[in-house]
Amino acid sequence: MHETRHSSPLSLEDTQATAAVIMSDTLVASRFLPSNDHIGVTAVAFSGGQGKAGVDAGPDSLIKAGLLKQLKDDLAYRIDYDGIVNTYADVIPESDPTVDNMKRPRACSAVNQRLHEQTYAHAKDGRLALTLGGDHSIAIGSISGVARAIRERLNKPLAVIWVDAHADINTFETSDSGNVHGMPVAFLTGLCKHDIFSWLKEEHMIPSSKLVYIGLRDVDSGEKKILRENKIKAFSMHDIDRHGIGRVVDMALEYIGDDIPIHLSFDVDALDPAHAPSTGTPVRGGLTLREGDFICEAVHETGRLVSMDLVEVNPKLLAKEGNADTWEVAETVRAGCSLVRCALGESLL
Ligand SMILES: [Mn+2]
Repeated sequence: MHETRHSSPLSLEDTQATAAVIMSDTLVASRFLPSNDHIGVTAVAFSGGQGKAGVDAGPDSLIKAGLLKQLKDDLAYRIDYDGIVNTYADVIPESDPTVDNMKRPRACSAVNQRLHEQTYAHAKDGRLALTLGGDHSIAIGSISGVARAIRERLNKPLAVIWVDAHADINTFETSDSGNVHGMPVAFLTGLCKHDIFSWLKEEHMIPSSKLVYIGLRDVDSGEKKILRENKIKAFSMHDIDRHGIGRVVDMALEYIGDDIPIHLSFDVDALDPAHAPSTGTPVRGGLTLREGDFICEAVHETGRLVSMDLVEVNPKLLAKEGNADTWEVAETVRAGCSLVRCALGESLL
């Protein structure tokens, strides 16, 4: 596989004049970033955290659908993007046998270690770090890099809102599949440690008391035990049915507390398969598109968002042979773009 380089990484001169006007009008002032209009994008074409090919094409499909152009033209962001869809081919080993039930552990570790440095660099310089995946294993690198920068800059922990059908908090001991995309939260909270991930330090981690889930509906029994024993806050689809999405998001934000930066890790499989069918592990009974967008809008409104992942868009699933243009793929990509725009300040009025 080769690195993909998009032509003309976004020149900004043409919108700079309007940017100043639009910025002060529509984007919420950032509490923890030096400016509210500067994004650092990392595109991560990695699928090794699970077994289905094609999720590595996620970032390319989002960018080709115009996501970064929309952020620049419609929301007036300055975008720092090197134009590279990273495959990290240079750090992926040829041989990567299963270790302690973890599949492709060395690739997962090496890719995340590199990504950690990339999001760290964005966050250290005050940019909102936007990471486009890729499978959800990449949250190990994306979140730990931002958490490290936030600790250094502000001496605060990073809170994480994890929007997902799954809890992704298996350890390599509890996982049935051995897929690392089901384990990132366990690594990020330090509930799971392994020599292969020895680069992941204590100061890169997330306190489990600053983690909140929204949208859960397919949680393994081992994971339920972990959530209970560690008193981790989780709002399942049942809670959303009972209270409504507005109240659930309010409760999630109240739980985190007011004075803490937020990372939003959005797995597109949190949405119902009616809205996001082209994803590796779809589960029925999920969020509507509006509920997903609402979570993102509400997090933006806090002014506390410092970073975001959008993961598990797989444009090769449910695609026709040689043609990605099925409604399933188009809807999934469109939903992914919408979620990111909403988290970055797009509003209905
Ligand atoms: Mn996930």
